[in-house]
Amino acid sequence: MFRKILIANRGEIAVRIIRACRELGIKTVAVYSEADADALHTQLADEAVCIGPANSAESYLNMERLLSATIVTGAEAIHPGFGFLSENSKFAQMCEKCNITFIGPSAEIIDKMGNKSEARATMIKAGVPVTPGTTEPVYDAVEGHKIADEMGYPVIVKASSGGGGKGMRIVENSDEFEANFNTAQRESVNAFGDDTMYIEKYIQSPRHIEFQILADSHGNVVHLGERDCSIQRKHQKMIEESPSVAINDDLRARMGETAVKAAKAVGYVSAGTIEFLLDKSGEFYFMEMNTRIQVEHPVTEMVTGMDLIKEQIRIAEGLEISVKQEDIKVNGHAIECRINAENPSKNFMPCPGTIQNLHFPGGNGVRVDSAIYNGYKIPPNYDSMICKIIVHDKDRTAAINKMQSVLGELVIEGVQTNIDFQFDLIGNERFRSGDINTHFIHDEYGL
Ligand code: MV4
Repeated sequence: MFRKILIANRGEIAVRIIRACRELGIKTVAVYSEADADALHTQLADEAVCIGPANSAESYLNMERLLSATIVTGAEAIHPGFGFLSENSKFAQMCEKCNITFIGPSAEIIDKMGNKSEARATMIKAGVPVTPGTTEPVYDAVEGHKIADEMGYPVIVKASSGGGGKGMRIVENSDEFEANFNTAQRESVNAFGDDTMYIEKYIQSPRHIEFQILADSHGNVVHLGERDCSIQRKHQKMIEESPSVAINDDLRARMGETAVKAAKAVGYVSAGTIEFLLDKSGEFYFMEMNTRIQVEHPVTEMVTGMDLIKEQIRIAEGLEISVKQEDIKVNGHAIECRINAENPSKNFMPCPGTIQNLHFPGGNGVRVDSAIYNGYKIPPNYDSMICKIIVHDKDRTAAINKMQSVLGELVIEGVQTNIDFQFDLIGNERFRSGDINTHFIHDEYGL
């Protein structure tokens, strides 16, 4: 069993991991940049090591400094959280070489799933449904054009190294193919140094449904139901919920089994997420696998009563998942709203500054995951998400009503936030009716 874990992250997820470790009796080491000397994660951990300047490249992304801090403090494992080095196979490999446990899957699996066209090919081979499209990488616009003409339009061109919408273009007709392909490919070369592309049939107005899975080193793989993450703006999720209104028990069972099959196909170990697109006719398609704990994991924790970070740690220790599939039940409904320090009326521009007056809501079925406090100065160097509000109630309507009450009570002054925008979304009649898809914010708000 681990005695000490280093958390290679900051903000609310670092605090979340520190709390899980403390409950398990495991000592914690925080790492912090010079901008984070007063951060909550720096204060809450048993030990804290400064690993460099504010700039992430020289601190939270600096592998040598993170490994040095781990060795110096005698920690046996590193939890990478999400973002930063959480899906960096080189870091996972360096941990292994230093005899430090990376709390996540192996470098090989991170690579296999990080390459989206390879992941697609792996899933096809495993009998997992994927969107109709190419099975081999495409490098050339003229070659891609022929394939797209045969597939029929609209198509979507995606970068193999992409994710989160970068290096991606929808193509409506044959005339526009090559220009769009070239733009997407150039974007991919600039962002990822990779010109490998693939082409899929474009699914109109899909829902984004993802399944949480857990896999241990003994061959046990379970799923913990789904999250509907369709409410997003420019590939940034804003509201996530579990379960999805679009899924009945039969479809849930089939998609869940498919998610388990996908994880087994790659010999996955740790917590992970299988992302699907669900079209209007109820067909679902594998999109990507995320090999990290995700921002929205709390909604799954609220409906299943499980602690995903503790399970990740157990699995990394070589233990079995604490429950069997038949013991996992989804109870009631949970919703998460991401609160960002940003200005919705200025194109959601990040808005760092000092928290002047803070009031967090509470009550039955209310969870606040955050790392801000009164007088805390939000540095400009990192992600603008400062807080996650999660509610749990008996059904979707009750959860929505609770979120409305809770967002009305939340006070964060000193910086601009998206609280009012989230309040509006939660009150939106179309959202309340469950009529949501990935274009919802664009269609309803023109954003
Ligand atoms: C798609 C799609 C429709 N058809 N693929 C967006 C991010 C990247 N992970 C894949 N994405 C999409 N892939 C096919 N074949 C629509 C999207 C998409 C999307 C997916 C999930 C959540 C929000 C989205 C917003 C716009 C487009």
